[in-house]
Amino acid sequence: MLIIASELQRLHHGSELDGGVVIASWESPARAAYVTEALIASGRRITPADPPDLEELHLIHDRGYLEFLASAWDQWIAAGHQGPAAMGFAFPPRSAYRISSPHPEARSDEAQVPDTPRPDNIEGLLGYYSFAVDCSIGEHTWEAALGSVACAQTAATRLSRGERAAFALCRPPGHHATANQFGGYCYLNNAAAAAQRLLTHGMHRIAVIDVDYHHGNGTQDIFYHRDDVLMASIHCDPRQQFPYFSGYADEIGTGAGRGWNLNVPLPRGTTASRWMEGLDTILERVQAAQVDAVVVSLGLDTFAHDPISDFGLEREDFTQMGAILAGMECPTLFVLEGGYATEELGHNTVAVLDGFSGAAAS
Ligand code: Q9C
Ligand code: ZN
Repeated sequence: MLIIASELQRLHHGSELDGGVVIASWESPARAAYVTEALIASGRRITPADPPDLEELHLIHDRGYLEFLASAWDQWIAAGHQGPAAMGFAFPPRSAYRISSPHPEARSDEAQVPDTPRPDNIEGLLGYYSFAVDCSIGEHTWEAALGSVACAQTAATRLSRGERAAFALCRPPGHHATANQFGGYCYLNNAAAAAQRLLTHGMHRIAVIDVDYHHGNGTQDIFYHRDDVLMASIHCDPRQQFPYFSGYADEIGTGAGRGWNLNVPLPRGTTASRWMEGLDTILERVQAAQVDAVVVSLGLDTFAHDPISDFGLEREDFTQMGAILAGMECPTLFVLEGGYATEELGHNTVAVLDGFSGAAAS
């Protein structure tokens, strides 16, 4: 299987608020090192990514958002900060949304809810362009995010030229990044960029199958109104877990995209057999959609020993997952997302790819 990676990704290490304390993020550069090491030990070769195509990113991300990400660190320094990590802290108040209120008459109609005001300084903009304080911008975050998305774009190009399967070693991850907000360790949506590249190169319909423990809210957001990308995600129930505000079963898409978004939320503590049933539900929908290619948002934080998650998948379940995905007999692009049992991450990745390649060959 073709493997694409970039050295640039190692430059980023974010900070996150964890239990009231700012710590070095669980999403660390060592993740890429462990995955690289295990891939090489398994006999695979790594192909470097081509440079990213920034123009193409405008099809999935807001222009102002991309300009913000590219300039945020310089703005942070220019504002006199020395701190290692630029983070948002103030977010649009919920009066902007339709929720239950003790004073419903004081709330404007949906049509009248105004655009969120855009602050004119970096402290405010960090909150405008993010949705969580588990994610920060450092000196090299933009470079690393570009290196990461370049892997997804390069792998997609190769898939569109006839490759049966590819793995994009993407970090920082991407599936929480919306059209205009970073969060959940994600800045640029790598899986969405891969799907978009496949469409740009002539494919008509793509499925994103998101198997990360957390809901891929960013990918859902980007494609929610579109019918050329089916977004299907299996994840921990957002009522119980990050990202909390999307990933519910009744989110099915809107407009032309109605019916092209599928969420399969599962309770905390879900074990492999129940999880595999959920995957079946997703595969049935994907088969019916007759897609030209599948992008797998491959989060490995469903692992039983993940330090921040609580599903119960073991190594052999990852092998089975790979084999099941190969059974769709469709060009498949794996994009790395989460997975925080860092020393095990490489072995778990190889387990999926071995399962896939073993089944695809037979
Ligand atoms: N410090 C991905 O798996 N983190 N992102 C909050 C509290 C939320 C996970 C933890 C988890 C984000 C790509
Ligand atoms: Zn995750």
